[in-house]
Order: sequence, then C-alpha cells, then structure tokens
Amino acid sequence: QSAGIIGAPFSRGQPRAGVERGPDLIRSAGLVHRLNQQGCAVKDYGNLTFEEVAGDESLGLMRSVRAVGSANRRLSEAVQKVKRDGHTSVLLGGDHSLAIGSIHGHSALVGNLSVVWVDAHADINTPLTTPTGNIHGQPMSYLLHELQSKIPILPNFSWIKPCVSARDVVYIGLRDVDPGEHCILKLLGVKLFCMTEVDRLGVARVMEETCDYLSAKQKKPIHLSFDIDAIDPSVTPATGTPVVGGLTYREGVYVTEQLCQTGLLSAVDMVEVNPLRAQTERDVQSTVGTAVDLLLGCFGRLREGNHPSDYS
Ligand code: DIR
Ligand code: MN
Ligand code: MN
Ligand code: MN
Repeated sequence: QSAGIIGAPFSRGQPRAGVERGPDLIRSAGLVHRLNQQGCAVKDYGNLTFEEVAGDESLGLMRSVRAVGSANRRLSEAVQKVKRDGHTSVLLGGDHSLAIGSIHGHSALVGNLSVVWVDAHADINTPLTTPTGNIHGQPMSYLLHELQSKIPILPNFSWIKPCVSARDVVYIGLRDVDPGEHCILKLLGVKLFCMTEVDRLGVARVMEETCDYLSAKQKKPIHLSFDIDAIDPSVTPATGTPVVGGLTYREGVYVTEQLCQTGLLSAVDMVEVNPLRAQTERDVQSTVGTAVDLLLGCFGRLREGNHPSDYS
C-alpha cells in the first residue's frame, strides 16, 4: 500500500514549545526515502499551515481551545483528501490533540473504524475532568459517541462529530491515567492493555488479543494513534510528558508489525516528538529514529528482512 504523509507542526494542545518541529525532524531522518526503499510508494502532502487565532482566551482551565478546534478542522480535511486519493494516511505531529482531526477525517471517508491508541496516557479527559486544561490529554473524549453528553459547547469545536464507539478502541502502554480517566475507562468498559498487562502477558499475546478483539465483529479499517511517549523514555526521551516504565523499542516495533500484518491499517498518527525536551542531540536522534522505525513497521518492514516480489 502507499503512504500519504501530512505534517502538522502544531503545539497548542499542550504548553511545551518544540513539538511543532516533529514533522520536519521525522522527514529529515529519511522517512520518505526509507519507505520507498522498502517498496512503499509515498506522496508527501507537505506541512499544514495554521491560522493565528485572535482572542483565544482560556475557558476555565482549558487553553487554546479555538486554535485547537481550527487546526483540527484543517487536518480533518487534509486526511479526507489523503484517503480519497487512496493512501494510508500518515500524520506527523505535533501534539496529540491532532488525533481529533486525524480520526475525524479518517472516519468521514471510510466510516466505522477501530482505534488502537498506543500511549503512556489515555487522553480521554473531558473538559470537566481535565486536571491540566491541555487538550492533548482529551482527544478521545471528543471522538467517542458514549461521551457526548459530557462535552460542553466549545468555540471552533462544533464541526466535530463523534465517530468512534468505545467497543472499537484498544489502548496499549498505559501507565499514567488520571482518576477521572480511569473512571471513564471502567464505566465504558474500554479494552486496554496497560503496562501491567504487557508485563503479565507479553507483547505477543497483547497483540494477538488486540487483533482478535478488533476483528471479532467485523473487520473495520484500523487507525493507529501512536504517542511516542508510549515507548520508555530511556529510548525516546525527547517528548513533553515522559513516564518511566514504558514499552521497549522492540515491543513498540512488534506492535506496528502486527498491526501491519492485519492488512487493515488505514491511518497512522506519530505524535509528541519534541526535540526541545531532549538533553542531548543523541536523545533527539534516538527519539526520532524510533519514530521512523515504528512507521516503517507500519508499512511492512520486517526485521527478518524484506525483498521485492520481482527480485531474483
Ligand atoms: C494528562 C497528561 N493526563 C492531561 N496527558 C498527556 O493533561 O490530561 N497525554 N500527557 O499525552
Ligand atoms: Mn502520552
Ligand atoms: Mn490493567
Ligand atoms: Mn497522547
């Protein structure tokens, strides 16, 4: 399959500068070239530009609501275009608030989908449960049908239509979940493999159960939303909210390999790479290199090796 890359240099879903550099950094680590090398056609749609939203005052704790709403509206349109053109959509973030537009746009074109959310965090706070006011900790709450009664009217958010059912979501890698989020996850019965489950079952069984769970009813296109902070900060330290005790590099790559093998992967987000959070250039390289390898895994890279079908 082919990849359609969208860069979204956007950081207003959280307070730390630098995450808007993610798209160009991931590209300059050779993403397009390496995808081509493994036989994957690529169309790079370039970076989105975002308007300066005037008068974007906080609403209670909630910061940059209008900017986040407007940026995601643009992103949703862009993802719809990529899907219309027949590619697997690749969103390079930017912060994780961008999952709102990415998943909304994906679903607008393909209909019902499954979401695999790989993250240290659940990102399912509502505007009323958020302890920080950062919208990157909330995207799932805007997307889930089941939470719509909990979402107040917000400026520039009225275009967002909930498009995902809680039963079609699987979380992997959780280890920093707020009390309000934990309550929502339990109430909705969301399928999740926190780091405790990864420890107990091993990543192979986690992925077997994830794929069984998602294909049990009908085989829907899969949206993978990968927050780089799911991986342990010893490997990917250049991110805004690192949490110790994460997935290893190998566990992360295994997740992408297995999702690729389902043949259902239809859109991928790679978000929260922030070079300004790194101590050293080596930390940046390790984080960005891991992000690239995870994306290569999504597009068929095998660690046993690959060769083109006409090779002899
Ligand atoms: C926290 C942190 N749960 C919040 N979320 C982050 O702000 O709602 N998500 N860092 O990636
Ligand atoms: Mn996270
Ligand atoms: Mn658990
Ligand atoms: Mn996240």
